[in-house]
Amino acid sequence: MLRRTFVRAALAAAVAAPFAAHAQETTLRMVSAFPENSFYAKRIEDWARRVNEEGKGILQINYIGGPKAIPTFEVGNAVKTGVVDLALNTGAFYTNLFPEADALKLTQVPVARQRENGTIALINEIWGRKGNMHYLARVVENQPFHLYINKPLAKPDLTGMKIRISPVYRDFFQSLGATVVTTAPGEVYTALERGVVDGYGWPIGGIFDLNWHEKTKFRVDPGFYDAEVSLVMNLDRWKKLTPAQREFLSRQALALESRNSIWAAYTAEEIKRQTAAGIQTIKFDDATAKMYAAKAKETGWAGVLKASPEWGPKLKAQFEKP
Ligand code: 173
Repeated sequence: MLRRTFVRAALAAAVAAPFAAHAQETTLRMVSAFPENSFYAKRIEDWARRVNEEGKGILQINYIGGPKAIPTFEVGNAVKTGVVDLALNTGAFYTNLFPEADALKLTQVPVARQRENGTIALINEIWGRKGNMHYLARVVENQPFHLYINKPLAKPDLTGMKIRISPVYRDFFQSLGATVVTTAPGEVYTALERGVVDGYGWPIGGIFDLNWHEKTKFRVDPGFYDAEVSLVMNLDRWKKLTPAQREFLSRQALALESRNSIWAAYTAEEIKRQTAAGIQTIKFDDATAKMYAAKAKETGWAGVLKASPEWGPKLKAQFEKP
């Protein structure tokens, strides 16, 4: 009797042994809401490669691709429902899930500080409840948005102009009189080429990635808000990871976030590159520039507060903390 139990246990161990190492390794499917050849997407592709080198036996990332795999505005839902596990995305692309998603453009302190002062905890609470997402890391910051335009502009008045937007810019550009048209980044070039739009909103960096510089005459200064691009994960999948896998993935995501100091240098390079490409700067006088920046902030917050009476005030109080 005893012997039989022993034999059975030994057999079970022998069968299980070759699988033991594998049982601890899991593979996450990842997509990017930004185009495949954008600087943002290339950065996470490089990141995934490093994760895979260091994560043998723990965790691997299968980078599926960009909007060719899942269209930009559908990536949020794909993460929420678990069609993919992990995505590089910005809240403006998944306001269809919950309107608070677009509020992160309004943060004012570095993400490192947001981790200490409770902001990331609040974001995780909202993202978890409303989007079934775990907010892993903000991987772009220090990238203000700008208006790029092909007609000269004496003052901040966009009456009669058609501007490509994402939800980021809607309230602000409409308050300046613009007619707006929402497109994914992948459709901006064609819209410019066909003259469907007179301009577009985009951060200070990245307009060369898809050759928009060929169709851009002016950049309007100053910039406004701060572009948010983050790694988000399906919450159920996150909870199912082992503690070791969660610790490993968090550490890797935070390592990428901690390299956000690159963005300031990127801004300087991109400004130089725009100038060299013949893109002229439209600068308002000091008082008008101040009014322009204030209007961006005002309309941005008004939009968030109106869309989310529940979380808007909490986000605002939190974002105003030093
Ligand atoms: O499409 C956009 O202009 C947009 O919303 C965005 C957000 C973050 C980074 C770059 C673009």
